[in-house]
Amino acid sequence: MASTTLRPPATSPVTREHRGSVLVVTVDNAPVNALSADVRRGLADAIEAAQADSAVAAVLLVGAGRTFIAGADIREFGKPPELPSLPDVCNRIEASAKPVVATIHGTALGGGLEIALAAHYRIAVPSAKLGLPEVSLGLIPGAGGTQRTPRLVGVAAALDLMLSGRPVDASQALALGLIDRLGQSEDALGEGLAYALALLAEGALPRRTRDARAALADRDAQRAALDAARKDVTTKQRGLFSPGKIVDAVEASLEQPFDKGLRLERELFLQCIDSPQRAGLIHAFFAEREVLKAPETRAAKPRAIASAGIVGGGTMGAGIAVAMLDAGLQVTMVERDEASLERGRANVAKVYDALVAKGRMSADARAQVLSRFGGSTDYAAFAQTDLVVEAVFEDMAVKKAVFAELDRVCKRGAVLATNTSYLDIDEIAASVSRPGDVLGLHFFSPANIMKLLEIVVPAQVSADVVATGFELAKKCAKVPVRAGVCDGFIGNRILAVYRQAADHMMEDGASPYQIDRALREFGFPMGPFQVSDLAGGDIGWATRKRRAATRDPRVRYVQIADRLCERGWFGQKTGRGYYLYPAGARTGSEDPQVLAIVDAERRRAGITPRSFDDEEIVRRYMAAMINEGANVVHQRIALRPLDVDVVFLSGYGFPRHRGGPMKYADMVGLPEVLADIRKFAKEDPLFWQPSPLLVELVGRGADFDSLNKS
Ligand code: 3H9
Repeated sequence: MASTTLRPPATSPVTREHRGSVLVVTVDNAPVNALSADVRRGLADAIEAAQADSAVAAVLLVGAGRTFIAGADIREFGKPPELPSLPDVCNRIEASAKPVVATIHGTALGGGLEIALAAHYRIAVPSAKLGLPEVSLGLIPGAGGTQRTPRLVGVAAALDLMLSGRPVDASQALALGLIDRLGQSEDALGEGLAYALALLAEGALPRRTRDARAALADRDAQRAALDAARKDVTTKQRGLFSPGKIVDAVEASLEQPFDKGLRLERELFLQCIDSPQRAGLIHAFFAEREVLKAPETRAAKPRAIASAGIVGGGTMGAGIAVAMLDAGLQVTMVERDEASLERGRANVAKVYDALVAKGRMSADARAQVLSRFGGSTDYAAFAQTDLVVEAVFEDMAVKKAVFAELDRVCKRGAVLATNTSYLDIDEIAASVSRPGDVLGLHFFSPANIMKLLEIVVPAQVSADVVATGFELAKKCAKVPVRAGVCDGFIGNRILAVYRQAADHMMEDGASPYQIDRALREFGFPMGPFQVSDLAGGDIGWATRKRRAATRDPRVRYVQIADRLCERGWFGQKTGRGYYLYPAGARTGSEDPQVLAIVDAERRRAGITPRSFDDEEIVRRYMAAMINEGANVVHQRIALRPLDVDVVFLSGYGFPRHRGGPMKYADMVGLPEVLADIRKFAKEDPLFWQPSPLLVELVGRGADFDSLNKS
């Protein structure tokens, strides 16, 4: 077959090559072939060239490198639009007088899938994935996806793709009718060419998705699917902007002519682009990728890890063991005696038993995973282990004793990690002969579920050990965030402050139930008092008692939590805390006795309660969070504001569509946040000290995001 390559213009990321009568149009825009303005221009030019070229009988669209096309170029959103627009490019593809075939490998996501849907025929290699994930960016498919997808697969399947954002694999896509053919091999170009030639041999003509009818034929079924989705969206996706718009746009595919549907889609897409939720969600997308780029991950290569050790088989240790097992590692647990080891083993097995019971894992798979898990009461079992995490009682002497053992038995080059939540890791590191190997790996409970992993970097640690922490996070599918050493690192240090703000409001007149409600309305899955009840009040109580002697007497101290703990009301596990949990209920009910205790404490403290509205509750809570977040950045505990955002998004239930506390602050406006703090400081200047970083940024008219770019 004759082959000539044209590359117009010289730097275009879209190339054209004649393969016989097929014009192969390749998108080559690493890493994911996002549809930047240049790509859009290149595609439009290629389609135009194909029409004019009598040697071309069909066009084949293919992606270079690891993927077809991952969607619109997200970095362009919010910038002045450049022509041609993506909807226009899709329309031009669809209008081609010569058949256009898309051959898909890797992922066809968002605008990438929309390009394929605008093509006349689609083939995918077996490992390909296809999806419309715009909803996770606060968007709707905006290049015809809301109109073409239902015409191919029906309303129910189309809405499922768009509202879940989950991709389907190639065989599901074939079953749905999203593609026409499943390739036999992974060679997208070869499969695509063969398909295009077969189509030409059959005399196939352009077959436009806009004209497809069959999938929408049963109108009653389509209507019912639409109504069900609308109901779902109003209840389950409450507070989110784009899901409702998706339903509106898909409704148009059912009720309106194609071009009218496209116009509505465009209008709704632009509304989403302008929404703060889009800004928050796209910030979250990039922030989660930026956190991976710590100085140490750029400077050093991780050490190899095939095996991991865990000291301690309690809830935390067992959760970490499961996370490591799920990552495919060989895992050894060490406990102080047989009984504790047995308990640790049972804690690990329990997780897999539950999966088997729910039908989410086969008994065989469970046995296979557990065959990689061993235990011992002797530290010598760690002699050949690549990385050990201790998860024992939070006490410096106990931790140092564990590290002395690790120092004694572990091979040279092993990473020695502590899961401490607040102890001084520099002190732990200084107690061993190899401080360069000591790192903090702060998992969150339940450690096998929670995504966040704070990689805590003590002063003497070597860069490759830090890089190993990030590599481990990747293996365990965690979101790693680099944190400096301080009491509470990033997350718990900030939590301690806004939690106090919530206590202050409770003592000043807001009920814990109102506070929780206001914060749920804001978007948190739970309010702070529900979280206390879930975590168990006893842990915080023990810490408060330990610190009582060193507490600054000038600092306001709310005793309500202590009054509950003195009664043994530790939360869900004891059946009552701030809420009542009759007969093991997971959702609590309000407790008049708690309100009476709160009242009594207000009297004891000499406070005349006042009322708060929900907005003030949110403002104070957020101001406390943002201010301490700024301190954490200022002191380089977090590298950038976005690191604080990712900690809260992945570890503290911060609503993703608000982007994280620092992004939220930028969106509210830093001068407003600072003005709030200064106003609140009139009542309690010790608690509400504006962070120097916040003051500085406001002073020079900058925002937190400006620090993310450094
Ligand atoms: C859309 O299409 C709207 C249309 O309906 C309508 C328009 C009118 N743009 O994730 P990775 C970067 S909305 C720009 O680490 P992986 C990413 O930041 C879009 N950049 O790789 C990273 O950069 P860096 C709908 C993008 O292999 C690098 O590529 N599409 C984009 O783990 C590698 O990414 C989506 O929502 C983009 N679209 O995963 C898909 N995508 O190296 C979003 C990625 O500098 N993308 N980058 O940090 C993904 O889900 C994953 O990136 C993907 C690859 C699964 C493709």
